[in-house]
Amino acid sequence: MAAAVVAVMLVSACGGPAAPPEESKGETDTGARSPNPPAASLGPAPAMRVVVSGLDHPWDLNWGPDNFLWVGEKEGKRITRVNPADGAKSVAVTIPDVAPGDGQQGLLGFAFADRAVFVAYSYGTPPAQMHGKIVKFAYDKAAGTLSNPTEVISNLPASEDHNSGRLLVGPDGKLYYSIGDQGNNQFDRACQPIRAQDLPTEAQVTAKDWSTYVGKTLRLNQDGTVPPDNPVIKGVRSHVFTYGHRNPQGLAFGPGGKLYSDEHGPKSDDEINLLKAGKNYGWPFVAGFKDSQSYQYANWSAASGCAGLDYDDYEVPPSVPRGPREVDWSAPDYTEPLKTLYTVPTGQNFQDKACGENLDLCWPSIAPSSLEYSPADRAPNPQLANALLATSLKNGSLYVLKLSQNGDWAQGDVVQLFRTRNRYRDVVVSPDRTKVYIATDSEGLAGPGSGSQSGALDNPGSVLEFTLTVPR
Ligand SMILES: [Ca+2]
Ligand SMILES: [Ca+2]
Ligand SMILES: [Ca+2]
Repeated sequence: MAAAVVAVMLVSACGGPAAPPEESKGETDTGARSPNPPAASLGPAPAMRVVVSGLDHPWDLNWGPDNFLWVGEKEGKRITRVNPADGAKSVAVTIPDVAPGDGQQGLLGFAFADRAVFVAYSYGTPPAQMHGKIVKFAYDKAAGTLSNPTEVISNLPASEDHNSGRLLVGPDGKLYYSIGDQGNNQFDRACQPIRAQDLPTEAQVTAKDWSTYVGKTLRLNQDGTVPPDNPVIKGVRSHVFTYGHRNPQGLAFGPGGKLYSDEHGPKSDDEINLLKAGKNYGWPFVAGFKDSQSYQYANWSAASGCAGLDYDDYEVPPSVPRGPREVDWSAPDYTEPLKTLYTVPTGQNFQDKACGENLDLCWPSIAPSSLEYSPADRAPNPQLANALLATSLKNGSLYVLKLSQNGDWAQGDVVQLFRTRNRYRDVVVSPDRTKVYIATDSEGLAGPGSGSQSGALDNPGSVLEFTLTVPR
């Protein structure tokens, strides 16, 4: 692709009610009409280059051991190698049994291991006959291809909404995989309960019944078995590593092997979490911090006559039971997020008519779609040293959150980078730290925070390259 150099805005998102929200149905959330003043930029805007376009719903972007970019195409059902220098493409593998459809199912996360690549995808017929699996492929580096699929685990929960699906191989050699709450208790699935707090029984683990693995992050051996050092939660050891999640689409390892995630909040309160074995991250009783601001659990699925109710995202009828206020709910292993995007006071207007038809585009959330870690070593800029990078669907931006040296805390507020009129899906930093690559959605709505409310996207289904200078 030609090297189109485009001016890029650098905007710093200051604290306070800021940008837009997250993900409601699907992931069309976004943008905020950001009251974020353009402050603390990283200096001159870096050049942007379109590396490749015409990808079919890119979802996971990784740097391969062959120094090519590898892109998983969610609806294209294939993993494609892209030469970062000239955008030349070759298909590493096509997986025909990936489930069809334009929901959140499809070919999801993939991760490199020693001479192998693990791939997560949905299979079967959506919505009712669809499940998730993880498959191991042999990697032929010389040929640039994947072959000989071996099933690691199957029959995992899968949904067209809040499906998550990030997959990593940890520094400990274990697989880490995120599964969302399936979009239950809202919209078309309003009468299906959220089971993010449910945990498997011993009998379910023995029977390989993974139905409670929704709203969880999992930790698996590479052969799909339960690692003997997984946490025992409420008396049972299973693949469950953490629970109480809504839609964790980002996973990243940081300093000292610490694991972080980001996840979509209900209208506000997207979260960045430090994941610790056996901990409970609160959903659906808590969104963001346990502060009873702007959110209280409404359990539509428990309403008598639920099927006869018209689901409403804003008005909850009296027949729908309300959960405890956040501050009145407690659980021994509950863990607060490191950071929210964004927490707003009760009384926030989530129905700003100036936003047009799609009010969610103006909610105070960013719709975080992935997470990457940028180490301190050879960081291209001090802002990117020991920091988490989160892509935003709604705002077409990369959000940078500095970590404390030990990685236990977030430092200061986020900085918002590389804003374009696109939906950002995944990010990777080149091994030499001079380039940031971002995969964009093929379609979908973007918010006013990306310069678009119409859904018009400048670079659909592309990989964008941003050049940064490494200080000498
Ligand atoms: Ca990735
Ligand atoms: Ca939480
Ligand atoms: Ca809260």
